[in-house]
Amino acid sequence: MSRPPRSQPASRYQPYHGPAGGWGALRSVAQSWLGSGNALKNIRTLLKTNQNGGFDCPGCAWGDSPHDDTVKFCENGAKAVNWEATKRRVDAEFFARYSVSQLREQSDYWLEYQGRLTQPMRYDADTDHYLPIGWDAAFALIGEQLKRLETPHQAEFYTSGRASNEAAFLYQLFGRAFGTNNFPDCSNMCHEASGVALGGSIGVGKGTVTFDDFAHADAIFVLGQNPGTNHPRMLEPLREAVQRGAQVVCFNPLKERGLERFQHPQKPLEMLGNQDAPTNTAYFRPNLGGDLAALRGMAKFLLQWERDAQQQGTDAVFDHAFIEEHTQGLDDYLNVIDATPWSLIEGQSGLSCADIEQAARMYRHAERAIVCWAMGITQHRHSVATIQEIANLLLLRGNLGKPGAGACPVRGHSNVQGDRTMGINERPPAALLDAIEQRFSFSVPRAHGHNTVEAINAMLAGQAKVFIGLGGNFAQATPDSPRTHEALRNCELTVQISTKLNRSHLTIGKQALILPCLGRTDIDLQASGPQAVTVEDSFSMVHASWGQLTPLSPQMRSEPAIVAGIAAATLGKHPVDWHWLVEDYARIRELIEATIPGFADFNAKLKQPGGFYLGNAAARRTWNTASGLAQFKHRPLPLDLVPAEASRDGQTPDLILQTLRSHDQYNTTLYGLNDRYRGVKGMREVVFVNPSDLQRLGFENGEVVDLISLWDDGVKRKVRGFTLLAYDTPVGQAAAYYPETNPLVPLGSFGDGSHTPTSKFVAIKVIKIGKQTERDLLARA
Ligand SMILES: Nc1nc2c(c(=O)[nH]1)N[C@H]1C(S)=C(S)[C@@H](COP(=O)(O)OP(=O)(O)OC[C@H]3O[C@@H](n4cnc5c(=O)[nH]c(N)nc54)[C@H](O)[C@@H]3O)O[C@H]1N2
Ligand SMILES: Nc1nc2c(c(=O)[nH]1)N[C@H]1C(S)=C(S)[C@@H](COP(=O)(O)OP(=O)(O)OC[C@H]3O[C@@H](n4cnc5c(=O)[nH]c(N)nc54)[C@H](O)[C@@H]3O)O[C@H]1N2
Ligand SMILES: [Mo]
Repeated sequence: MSRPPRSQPASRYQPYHGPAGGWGALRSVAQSWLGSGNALKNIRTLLKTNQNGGFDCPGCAWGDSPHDDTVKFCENGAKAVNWEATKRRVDAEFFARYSVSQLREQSDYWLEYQGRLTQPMRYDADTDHYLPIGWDAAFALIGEQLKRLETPHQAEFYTSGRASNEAAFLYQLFGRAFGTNNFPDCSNMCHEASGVALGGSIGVGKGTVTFDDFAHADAIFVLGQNPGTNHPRMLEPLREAVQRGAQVVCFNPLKERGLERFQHPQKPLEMLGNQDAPTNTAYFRPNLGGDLAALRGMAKFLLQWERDAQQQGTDAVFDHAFIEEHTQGLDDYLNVIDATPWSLIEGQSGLSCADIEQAARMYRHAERAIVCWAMGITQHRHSVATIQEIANLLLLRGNLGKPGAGACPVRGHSNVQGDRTMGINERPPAALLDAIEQRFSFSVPRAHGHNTVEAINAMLAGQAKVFIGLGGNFAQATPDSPRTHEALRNCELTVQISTKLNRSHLTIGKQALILPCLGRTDIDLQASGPQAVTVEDSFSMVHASWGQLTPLSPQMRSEPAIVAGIAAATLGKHPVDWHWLVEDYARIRELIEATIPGFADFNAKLKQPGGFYLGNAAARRTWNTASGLAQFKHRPLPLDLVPAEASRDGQTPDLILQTLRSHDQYNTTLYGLNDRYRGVKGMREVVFVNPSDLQRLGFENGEVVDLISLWDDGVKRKVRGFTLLAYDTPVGQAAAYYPETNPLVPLGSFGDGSHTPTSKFVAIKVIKIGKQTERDLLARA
């Protein structure tokens, strides 16, 4: 990782011609490794990434081949490891040097770059500095504040997806014993729609495929995902699929380099010969939010071909035996397909009928097909319907519960799926609550708690007063930043359990605590010796993770130990002896075994190399839906993708904006200011726009502008000083980085049924700086 800029960096935009991976990736790994200040130690650490007896990569949730034990880290995994395993520290001396107001003036990049948080700190309003506090005093303060609340529902227990299973289990047990289901989590902003949609369609909210399925698929669809940056280890199976003659079909408005060509940085011959290989066989570029229409168009072709086949007596297109035995609702679905006009499909998807026909043909000719997706699908108003349309297509051809086929929502944070399995869920399944009640003999709260958007609203309204964050960066990751900041400032107490300094530590309630914790790479020593934690990847594989490095300071504590400290200070030994549990994490795992399905013999099974498979009912063709069958869901297309709130009073957006990740960031953590594959260097406040849009709107390439978003709730939303970049993106569809554009995402704009902020569909206006029109527009926005 490069040094934080002292002056304005040389920013520039220049198309990148290399493949994904390759020499560019190697150079970048070397830079992040040398820049960690811990180079010697970290090389050993890197080689322990994702190995048996090593630690789980704190990067993404992609799984590993269970059959190979070669090097298993990628460029961005290496960045994540080096970023965590730095020797720079943010300690009492650091906080004495800078007041909180001074720190607020710094960029997000600068804040995290300062190093690891090494001792507990308490905000002192009189001096506007963080001052050291002892662990016991910190726990006592939290316990006191929690006990003072009028109801337990005035507390919000946020979780980010790096928390281990052990930490997450304790955290939810504590929250529920305290009396609330207020567990907003990063998943609410991420794959929530996948869980909701798949739960309704096939009875499980997780993906049905495993790593091995990729080697058996005849077609792999990759929708709304940029694996070259966010899941680089996925590129290898994609490339292999292309090499063995399978189809890899991408849907993405942007031409993402990782989905075009890949050179494996860990294969010397390939590197020396500078060879690369394609990672797709077809690439379609829909409009933002246009996938539902495109998928419906594919279904329309399948139906037409099915009818043709019936007439001509040729091979069926649908898997009738599967449909008959396993599904319900086909007729209603076929009616909806028939009722959807091509004009709407083409208009909304932005794809031609011929393109959609080609995609449908590739799907039809695959005996076994996998559909993968990520944020380009889940962060929209109609995400649940879109994912259910994916499920419909899979059901039509029996592509569930057979090798080489299935649904693959590619998860984000390395243990976000595990956290949900452990019960981090504001709408917990009754079976989980029953199991907790039975094991611990206390009555659990049954009412649904707050998700992320509801938590922000509750804090804004003064109805929630204590915020505890188990990891993450709530202030920056959430939508509508000024309002989220106000929400946090409204609290009596904000507590952040974190590895690194971020804006959430500076956006605080009347009282505030920073509790520094160990990360994945750190050795976690408890009374019974060094501890492993466990995590679950996107393929439902659970495995152990052993930290490798001596923590920077003896004052840092593990996440389970911190949760236990808070719980004991609040509830004493009710319903368990928290401190005793933390002496040996096997004790926590025994409780997990007793309450969560799939964890029988948990401690013993962990010894299996590569971990163990949790199982997935839908992959066994067991449908845990109300009817006991997989459901075809039938929903007409929306009439207009632009919501009424963004188009009232004759307002029309100039552009639809998606907010996405650069190659040099992990969510709100910025490793650097470059976005190599998209050719951007040294800047983040940019908007990628089609050249014809620039012309239509009367702007120059490179012009600096302000952006406002349209939402009819009386709130003005604006970001300043963004550089327009002419870029190969579909007409009308722009892109800019998250979190810089989060102030534009309206709190009230979220997915139907998922409550996920619509981060990939923001209606915006582009404002000439200093022009009269700005005031007019803002007045109406
Ligand atoms: N290095 C690194 N790894 C990460 C992360 C990181 O920040 N950095 N974050 C982690 C997390 S938490 C997550 S959730 C994942 C995120 O992984 P991704 O989902 O790949 O992340 P985004 O950058 O949001 O990319 C969204 C992609 O969807 C496309 N897209 C946007 N809107 C649409 C649409 O309407 N239709 C279609 N078809 N495509 C669309 C965009 O052009 C872009 O290519 O990655 C995880 N891994
Ligand atoms: N506009 C827009 N907004 C988005 C998205 C988008 O695409 N566009 N994506 C959404 C998605 S998919 C997600 S998942 C969320 C992410 O939301 P979060 O998970 O809340 O955010 P992160 O940026 O991953 O959190 C980074 C911080 O986590 C802390 N941390 C890192 N490792 C550890 C650890 O091991 N333990 C603990 N306790 N703390 C740790 C560090 O202090 C670091 O500063 O953002 C969402 N927000
Ligand atoms: Mo995510």
